[in-house]
Amino acid sequence: MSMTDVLNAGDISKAVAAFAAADSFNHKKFFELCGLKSKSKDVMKKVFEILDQDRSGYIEKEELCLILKGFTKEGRELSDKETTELLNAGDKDGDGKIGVDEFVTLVAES
Ligand SMILES: [Ca+2]
Ligand SMILES: [Ca+2]
Repeated sequence: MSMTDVLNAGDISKAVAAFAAADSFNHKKFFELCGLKSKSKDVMKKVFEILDQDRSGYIEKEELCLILKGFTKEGRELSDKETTELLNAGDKDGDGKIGVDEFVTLVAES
């Protein structure tokens, strides 16, 4: 399973390119631009599984930093500031990582 199986490669490129500048990442706009926001919950869960690289069942901070790279190799790493902001936006139960339900909520509410 790869990201382009569930999302349009052109949309992914466009979304990643929109946040190429340092500290420009906006997850709400990103999920919209890459097309994920309008997908079903099942697709969001598949994307979560891709981003959960070590299959721990959570997207930890280290994986969150690499979220754009998870969408495409051309993606950049998020800065510490961006990673922390994204974690704070998604981590509803405060355990310091993002579970699948938290991810779906983060995408859907954005
Ligand atoms: Ca993980
Ligand atoms: Ca959490």
